[in-house]
Amino acid sequence: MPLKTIDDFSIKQLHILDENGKVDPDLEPDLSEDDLKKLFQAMTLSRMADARMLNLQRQGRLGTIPVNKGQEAAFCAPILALKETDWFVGSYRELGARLMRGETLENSLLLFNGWEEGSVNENNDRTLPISIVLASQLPHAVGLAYASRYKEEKDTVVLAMFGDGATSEGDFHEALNFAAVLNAPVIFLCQNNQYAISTPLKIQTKSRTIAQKAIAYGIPGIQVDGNDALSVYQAVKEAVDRARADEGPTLIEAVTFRMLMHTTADDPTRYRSDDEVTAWEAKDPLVRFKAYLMKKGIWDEDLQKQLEKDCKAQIDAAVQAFESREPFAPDVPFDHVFGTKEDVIEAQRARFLARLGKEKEHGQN
Ligand SMILES: Cc1ncc(C[n+]2csc(CCOP(=O)(O)OP(=O)(O)O)c2C)c(N)n1
Repeated sequence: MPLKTIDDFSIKQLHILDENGKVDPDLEPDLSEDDLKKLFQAMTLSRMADARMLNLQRQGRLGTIPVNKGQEAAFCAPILALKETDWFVGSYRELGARLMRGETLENSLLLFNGWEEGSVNENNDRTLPISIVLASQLPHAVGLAYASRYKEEKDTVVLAMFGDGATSEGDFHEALNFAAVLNAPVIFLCQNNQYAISTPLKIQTKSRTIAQKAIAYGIPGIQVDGNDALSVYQAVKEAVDRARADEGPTLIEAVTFRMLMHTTADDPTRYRSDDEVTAWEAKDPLVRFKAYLMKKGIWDEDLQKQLEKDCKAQIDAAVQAFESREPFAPDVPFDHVFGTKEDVIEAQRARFLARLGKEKEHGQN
């Protein structure tokens, strides 16, 4: 018996804006001038806030942070396709997305200095806090999506974000499978920034793309230029529309690059070359988006100067508010281990305070 082909699969790749900001007119999304400016402003604020946070960390004024430079299109553009009533379930490398969802920069700063209060988004309770445990947020995203239909919220969708390294976790595969079989309205957006700390993509997976992993679960998958805000927006918008229409989940792979270190505790020169980084500099998402706006005649250098001034003022105010807080008592982290008081944690708190007392007695503190 001859071998039969029972199905054919292919994966599409979307590019709308080239590296010089030239748009493919056939694919240009239908976005208003206001939305385009809003997106560029969000990407710029994210870039400038990230740079300031890195400086603060280097000066000993902020804890360890995951820097985001280079990934702004991949994480900001999807938010434009969401409504406030949709859910956002992220990981930790999407500062601009969180700011677009209403998180204050002061809270982001607080969180990275150990204040648990910083993880609360007072302006949008459908934005989940940062998830450090890779891919653990993805089954939650599916649960929220399934629950929204169960509760007959017909319009709600869930956007989940994660990195390329997270796709090696069981939670990623379980989430995709559950989402597919439950037809849950969830969009999985992988920010493929080429590295999981020092692990390059080629030893993370044998798959040619991350998008093709969708095929195994029977859902649509697409790869997009993750440094092109228009491509990212368009792919997410189409996936959101399908999800709202009860046509189920989508996996989107946004191909991008982490321009700096994994976190401030990492030295990327140990595992990647300067040439690799330089090649990605030419693909900078902000440079090409600004060129696109200028070509459209809706942006100029005066607006750029004003934007940078406004972002700086906003960042200065957030840093000032953050630094004017009195430090919290050293045992406060014990309050946040569980929502309730637990004997085992209280015993640890007592031991910690006793030890701190002894250190003080001996002038070590
Ligand atoms: C379950 C789990 N295993 C290991 C880690 C340690 N860890 C933190 S970040 C990271 C790399 C993640 O890479 P990726 O998913 O590509 O996201 P990126 O940091 O590049 O944004 C690892 C292994 C973790 N946080 N969670």
